[in-house]
Amino acid sequence: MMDPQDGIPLHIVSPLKESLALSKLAGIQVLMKLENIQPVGSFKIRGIGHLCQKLAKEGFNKFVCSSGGNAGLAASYACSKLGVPAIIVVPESTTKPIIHKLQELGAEVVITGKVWDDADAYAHRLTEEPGSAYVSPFNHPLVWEGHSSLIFELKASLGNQKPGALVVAVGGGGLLAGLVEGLIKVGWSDVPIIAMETVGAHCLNAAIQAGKSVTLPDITSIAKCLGAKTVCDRALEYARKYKVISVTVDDRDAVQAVERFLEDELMLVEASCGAALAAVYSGHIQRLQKEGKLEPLLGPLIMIVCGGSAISLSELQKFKSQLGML
Ligand code: PLV
Repeated sequence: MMDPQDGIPLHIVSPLKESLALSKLAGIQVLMKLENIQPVGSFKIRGIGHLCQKLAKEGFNKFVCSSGGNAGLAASYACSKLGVPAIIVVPESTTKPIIHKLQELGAEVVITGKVWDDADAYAHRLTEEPGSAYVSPFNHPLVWEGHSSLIFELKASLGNQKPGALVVAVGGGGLLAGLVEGLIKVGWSDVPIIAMETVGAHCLNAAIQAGKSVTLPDITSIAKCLGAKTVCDRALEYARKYKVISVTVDDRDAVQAVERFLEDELMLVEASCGAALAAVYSGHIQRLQKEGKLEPLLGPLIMIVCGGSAISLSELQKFKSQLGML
């Protein structure tokens, strides 16, 4: 049997698949990087899996991860493969099905605080014991390194064809930072990234507007997995230095994108992912091009379908009713 501690990745090489529906809407070829089919349903396993493997190798024997949901699922999955106990600290907004999934993966779940930032503060306190390791959902160089594997896969699939642009959802900015690092490593650092957030979880957008790191007063968006009040410094630094275009959408756009994606591609993703999909469904790609903020794309638009497990058909109905969309 393969030993995950030897460094065999815990994530899979995800498919890159054309979406005819999204291509038609965007007016250019859209390729979906299907991270929603990763183990435990999101891209998070790339970075979190990588970090957990390294920490286990260093001899840590208890892992504490704060999470809005998906990072916790990735950490629980990684810990179950590595044979180490996991404590996942989640905010009170976390749904029962997610808590159940975490427990099914063998994790001890602690529910505390209104938003992820509160849960995170508690997770830090739990790691004061010797042998315990703190697993950040987005703010660690090994998490970024793990996420950058997505770009190597793109390079292997596309060869010499450069992507026209990438579309990505931003929470704490770990995925964004990892993608930028991957782009730099493969010589694609001039590829623009469209960084999508929902209003009420828009910590990157607020920081870019303010020209400095900003802490949002509260998380009011339903996309709780984008709900970090402050974006990590590395993501902000890269957003300033590289071609990152920040776009916000409201919750209704994100939910509508989830529903339309389900109809078009028969895949159900969470609202955090809907924020990215709304770049096409709400016409932002064409708008950015018209406004001259995005150059005409010479290669395909890569939609990172980040996935997410905090969704079900009944949850989708609940969001629609909360947002007056029924
Ligand atoms: N979710 C983190 C942070 O939450 C978590 O703990 O699960 N898309 C999905 C489906 C996600 O779950 C997340 C992050 C993101 C996008 C954004 O990734 P990030 O945080 O690396 O920018 C508070």
